[in-house]
Amino acid sequence: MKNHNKIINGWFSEICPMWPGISLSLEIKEVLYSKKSKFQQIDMFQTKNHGKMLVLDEIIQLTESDEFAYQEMLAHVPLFAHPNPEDILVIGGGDGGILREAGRHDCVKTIDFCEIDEDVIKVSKEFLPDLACGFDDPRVNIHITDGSAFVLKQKNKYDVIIVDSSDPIGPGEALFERPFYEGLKKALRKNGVIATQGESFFLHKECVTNLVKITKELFPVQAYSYFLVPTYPGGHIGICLGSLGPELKKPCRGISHSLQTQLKYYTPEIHEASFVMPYFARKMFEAI
Ligand code: SPM
Repeated sequence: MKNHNKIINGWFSEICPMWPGISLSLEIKEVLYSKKSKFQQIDMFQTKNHGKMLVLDEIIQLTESDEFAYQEMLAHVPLFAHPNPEDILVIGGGDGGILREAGRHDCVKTIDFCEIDEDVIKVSKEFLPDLACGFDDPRVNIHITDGSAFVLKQKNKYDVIIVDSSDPIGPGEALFERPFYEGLKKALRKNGVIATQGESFFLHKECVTNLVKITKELFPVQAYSYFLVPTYPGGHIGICLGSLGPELKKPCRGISHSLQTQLKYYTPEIHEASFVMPYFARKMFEAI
């Protein structure tokens, strides 16, 4: 195996000040790609047991073994909460996984996609074809630019906006701040819905509380969903949602048998269940 300063005795350990004192390690078979882009360090590893793994600035973005849980929930929860999503915006997620999932909805007519780092797209196209197939969809228009600046120029344009950000350290930082959420709200049409990567209520209470506070203040309907992803810290992650009309906690459209059988995690029952909070988290959100 090629030398890599983050692999010790064949293991990669994800160490981050955002989740101090806890770390997930994966056994690595091969370093497939390792280079610094204009924005961040990009690594692609072949793991021993979890398929390929995309790592940005030393933080795991996905593994092939469980990426479906994250992409399906972040895409289908907001898209099924909307009665007829036609024009959508996806910010971040240069791997293409959210585009793959959004494209499964026949009612979607256009997908604007905004990614700051073109190299993440290139590397994903080379090593993650099962995710990057999302870019083959003719409804996708790619914008290589900063999502937080892009959204400020859009008014009354989208039915659903999905933000597949990395963590609020590095290029993703602005995507966790109030001006960005104000921009998301203005970019929505009547009855629009937003869904943003919402971190963990176990590990990042301050960050999650802040996201929930911002969305509660800006949107008439707000909710937080969470679900399992074994290769994220704590084995789970959340989505922060805001809506200008539709209720969020129940799908408002049925799922066809043909779409359901293409999925591995999302079901209408999981949609509803993902909003049921443990008691401490419920109290934490109610207090905001
Ligand atoms: N399409 C996949 C891109 C992944 N975007 C989210 C990555 C989050 C990584 N850190 C998780 C920390 C959870 N608290």
